[in-house]
Amino acid sequence: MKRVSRTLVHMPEVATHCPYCALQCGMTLRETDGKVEVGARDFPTNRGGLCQKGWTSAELLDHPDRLTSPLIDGRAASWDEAYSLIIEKIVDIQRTHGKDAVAVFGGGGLTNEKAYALGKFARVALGTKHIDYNGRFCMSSAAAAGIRSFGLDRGLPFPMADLAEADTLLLVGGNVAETMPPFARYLTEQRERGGTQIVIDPRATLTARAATLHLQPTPGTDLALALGLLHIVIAEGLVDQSYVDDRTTGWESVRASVAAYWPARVERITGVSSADLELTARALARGKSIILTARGAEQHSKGVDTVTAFINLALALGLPGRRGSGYGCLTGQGNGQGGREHGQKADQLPGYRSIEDPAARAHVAKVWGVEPETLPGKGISAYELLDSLGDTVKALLVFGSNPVISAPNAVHIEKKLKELELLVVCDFVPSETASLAHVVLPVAQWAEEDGTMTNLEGRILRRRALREPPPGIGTDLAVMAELGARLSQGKSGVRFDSAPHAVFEELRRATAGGVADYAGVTWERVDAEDGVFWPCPAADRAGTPRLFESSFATPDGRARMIAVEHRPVAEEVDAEFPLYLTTGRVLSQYQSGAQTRRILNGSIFVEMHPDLGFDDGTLVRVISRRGSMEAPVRLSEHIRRDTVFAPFHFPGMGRANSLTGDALDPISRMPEFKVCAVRVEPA
Ligand SMILES: Nc1nc2c(c(=O)[nH]1)N[C@H]1C(S)=C(S)[C@@H](COP(=O)(O)OP(=O)(O)OC[C@H]3O[C@@H](n4cnc5c(=O)[nH]c(N)nc54)[C@H](O)[C@@H]3O)O[C@H]1N2
Ligand SMILES: Nc1nc2c(c(=O)[nH]1)N[C@H]1C(S)=C(S)[C@@H](COP(=O)(O)OP(=O)(O)OC[C@H]3O[C@@H](n4cnc5c(=O)[nH]c(N)nc54)[C@H](O)[C@@H]3O)O[C@H]1N2
Ligand code: SF4
Ligand SMILES: [Mo]
Repeated sequence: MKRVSRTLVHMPEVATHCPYCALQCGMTLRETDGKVEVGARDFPTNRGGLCQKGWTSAELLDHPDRLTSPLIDGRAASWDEAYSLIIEKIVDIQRTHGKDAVAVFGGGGLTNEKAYALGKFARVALGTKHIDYNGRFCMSSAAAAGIRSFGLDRGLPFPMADLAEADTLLLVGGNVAETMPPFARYLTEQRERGGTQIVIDPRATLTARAATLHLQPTPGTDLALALGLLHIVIAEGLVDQSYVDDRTTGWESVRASVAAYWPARVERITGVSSADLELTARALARGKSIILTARGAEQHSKGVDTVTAFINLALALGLPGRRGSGYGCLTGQGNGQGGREHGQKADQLPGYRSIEDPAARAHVAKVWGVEPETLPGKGISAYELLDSLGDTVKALLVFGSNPVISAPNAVHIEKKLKELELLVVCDFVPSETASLAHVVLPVAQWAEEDGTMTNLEGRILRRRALREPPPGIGTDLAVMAELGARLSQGKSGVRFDSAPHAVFEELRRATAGGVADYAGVTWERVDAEDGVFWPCPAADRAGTPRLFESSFATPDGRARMIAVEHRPVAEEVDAEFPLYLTTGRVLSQYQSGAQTRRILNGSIFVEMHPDLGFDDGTLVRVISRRGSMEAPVRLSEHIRRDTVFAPFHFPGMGRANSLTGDALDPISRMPEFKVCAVRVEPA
């Protein structure tokens, strides 16, 4: 059933993966009478399951909203006209304001090939330091913490099957029942084996209600909670001292740093009872345990330190590197993992290399056919980049993101996007961001392209084309290749391929010797082996499903324990804005909703506790210092009385990001999506 299709040929049926989240569920696509049908395929991550987003994903292929030709200021134009205009503007802007006046914004949904090509396009064709992507809004805190503690960031450092082997699973700020439904198969198996599940979430979500124990903290207090758990582990003599001595550094300072987080104090900060904290600490120390964090713990102005505190806890218990044990974070977007390895982040080069490391620059420059000195330095993070539009940055090219809906402080960011001299958006539907663009370029969807994706386990998978894109529609790679060729005229030795397989072969060379080493991965191997786990440095070497078994990726091979302190949220509640707003997802919608709002039903709501005094269904206005939104009330006993929740998938008056703020984590530059202060009024 699996086929390698290097050139786009018409296939009656292909084995591929869902276009949406990082679970990358296996699916088959079949075309009958011009209509594409989705089938569930048994793959290790989904075990034959799909969620409703996966089942309905093909409906966007022939959707009437699909973009069918380039648009210039909203009117149909030829590709040549669109390319000429883009080049003319870029050349003019760069001549007047310098190379860095043009910026690129990428996405974690792009294939590895596209993410790689985009990083190269920015640094070589545009010569700009300004490239960042929506993964900054997603994985950046866990990634930064993983690199700081383990020397390496791979979401799950073990295969998903290990989850079912854990005696205790602690899930911090994740609602997998809605965000990755087939994941629940592993949770069910773990429970059936007698395992304990503990969920930390200010809401009693479907996931939390299925757990053995639910801790319901005030939003933004997970850091204190983690420090409190370690305090109890130490006080009760549950530390795995020989593991700490043999495999870590920094223990003494971490131990001292949690001394002040005794249970009664942590109960005061978090609202979680001392008894539940003790139950949790003891459960984690009992046998094999896995601690997982997701966006609820990470999308905070202290996301990196929060993850670090949970990693310290895992290390003190001797978990990482042992089968059925460890720490992992749940990557979100389809290629959230690969998308952060190949150079679309402001400070990175392919292979998860640092753009500030002279050896990395020399290696990658050689593959790209340029001199290392010509590569720009590191740029600024996604929010800071969007915030600089119209000031230092005059042109922006967007591939695979819809920041009008998904960026924090969105009223302000929408205004900044409108200040651009040139906004180019590649998309397949007229997203809210595309609607603001001077030039829109229509591109192929997942079922119309080949490539690779790297899932939440670090497993490299094949995306396979079922059919050609409709007439008049290009591909992201072809856009980058054409613009790259036009911009690089006269630079000998520089190539921009539009064929995904050729790009992947170049990516292998560029990543060779890096942290995320794909040198030994071929499309043929990926087909034959149900995916290959990186690092995989040579074609005759196996991939690496389990990391850290004998050493960590630090210079001395030991994990670093780093002392961190709890701190308050960026915007505390007060008399004027007395409630916490937290934001997240619902099952039927994906991200900014640009794709799923066109296919699935779903409408905006604000979830709140009945004690707040509003009737179910009444229209309310939720107001923060930055903006407001309107939505009907959804009453729920499952949410804290001091907290309201809104999904972020909706536009216009339903846009939750009109409320969120611009506070960033000092290390990862992750925005504080998960908490800000609001008040609620009848609309
Ligand atoms: N249906 C659907 N599935 C998706 C996506 C989607 O848009 N829709 N997107 C994908 C992507 S990119 C991602 S990143 C993942 C995200 O997957 P998740 O992290 O599971 O999703 P969220 O809903 O953002 O947040 C999870 C939970 O965090 C809780 N939370 C809020 N504030 C706090 C806090 O301060 N502390 C704690 N402990 N919890 C808190 C929320 O109540 C929520 O239930 O989902 C992926 N899957
Ligand atoms: N308040 C709040 N805001 C959040 C979050 C939150 O929890 N709360 N979560 C954040 C997180 S974790 C994330 S990941 C972001 C996501 O936010 P966005 O980046 O806006 O996510 P998407 O809706 O996936 O945007 C993808 C856009 O690109 C298009 N697209 C999809 N695939 C491709 C492709 O291959 N090529 C091209 N050219 N276009 C493509 C889609 O049609 C869509 O318009 O939102 C963040 N914003
Ligand atoms: S869980 Fe994720 S990958 Fe699986 S079908 Fe749903 S959206 Fe697609
Ligand atoms: Mo995400």
